[in-house]
Amino acid sequence: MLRKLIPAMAAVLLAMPAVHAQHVDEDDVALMKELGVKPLFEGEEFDTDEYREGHPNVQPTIPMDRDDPLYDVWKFVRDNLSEGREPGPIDIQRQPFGFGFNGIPTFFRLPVALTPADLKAGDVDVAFLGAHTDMGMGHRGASQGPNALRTAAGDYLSWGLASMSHMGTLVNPFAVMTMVDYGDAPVDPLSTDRTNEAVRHMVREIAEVERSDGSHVIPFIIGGDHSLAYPDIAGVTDVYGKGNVSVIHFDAHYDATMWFGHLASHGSWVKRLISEGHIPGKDWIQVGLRGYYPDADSFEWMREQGMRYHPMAEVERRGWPAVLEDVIKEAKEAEYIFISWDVDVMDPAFVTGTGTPEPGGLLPREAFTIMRRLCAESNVIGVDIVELAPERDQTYLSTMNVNRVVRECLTGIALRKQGIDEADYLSPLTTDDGRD
Ligand SMILES: [Mn+2]
Repeated sequence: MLRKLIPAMAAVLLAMPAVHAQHVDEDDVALMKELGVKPLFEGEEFDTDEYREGHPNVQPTIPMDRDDPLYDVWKFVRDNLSEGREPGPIDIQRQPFGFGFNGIPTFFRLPVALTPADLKAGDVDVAFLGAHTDMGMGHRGASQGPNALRTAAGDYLSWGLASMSHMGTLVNPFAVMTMVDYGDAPVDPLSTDRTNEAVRHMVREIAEVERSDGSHVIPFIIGGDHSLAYPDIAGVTDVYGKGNVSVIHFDAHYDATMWFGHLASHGSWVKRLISEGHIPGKDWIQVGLRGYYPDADSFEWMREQGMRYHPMAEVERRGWPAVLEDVIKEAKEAEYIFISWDVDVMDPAFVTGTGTPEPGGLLPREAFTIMRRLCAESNVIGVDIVELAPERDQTYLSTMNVNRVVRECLTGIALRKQGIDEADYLSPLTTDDGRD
């Protein structure tokens, strides 16, 4: 079938070959082989359908045209990613160091990895994954987040000859750890639900890879809207087991509402993960809630689930240092921690580039410290950073602050790797000038 279409659609098909499985014939298989593409996943069992059974209203009202030759085009990936080379991280930069304004943009100018074999061969600690989702919030912007961060690497010099230590700790995560840019997850830009499965597949693919010390590669997902947290967290519980991972959820909003009946959005993923049993409510810790949502009923629901929460009202009453210590203590009790960081947890004075800003949030010093400490003092096995919408900020301010949030976490993971997991570690050299 595909071959017959080629005269008319050669360019499109060569760039984006796709056909739904039920229409693939032998000719098509041969052609796909020639082109070196394969569907990202086929026939995998996800919880989605089971969850839907109780919610008949979520069936799509507008059916999709499965005969469209471009149906599913977005989820095909090249099948020759390791052809003609040894597995391992690939340095794609011409120069051994660089600035934010030159070079080929990758997260922090890191080498690229394309396959699990690359992660394994490189004994990679952290793999960044871009996920350019936008539909989960109902209006656009967060899909620009990953590449904004890629090009913002040069807020500071980045890697190789020019990487620098985090000043407070004097630890350089780029020297201590092997990190890579794992590229982007496929996204269907018109469907959160379909995208979820592809992202989950990719996150699991990263988290499954075992390192030489017995730990697993840490997926570090850069979004994208917050609907991503469902596949991000389901992807790690696929590896670590349902009920074995605790989530620290930084956000102005509690994200457990089925808005307009949608079960897949940037505001419903918490409820879905708890309902499906990925994360028991008691293993949920929310930080930074404020504004006008959740309401009383929602707080009641959170209590029923056994969730722990630290809204900004508590910060006002007890002060940030006390709340910070409680969050760290709760995180340390967990065997595995996933951090889901909505950038709107920070005050819009510092991160205005986000879809649903809410005044009264964390200050940079508070955000940087808690992120570094959590990543050093608890066993973080996955992180996502979501809702950075750089086009809503005509300056570099939002991306700069979010870049720093990521770097603080990397510093924490590097500290832990070096065996430094004591409370609030800072180098004596940088915190004390040596005079009495
Ligand atoms: Mn939010």
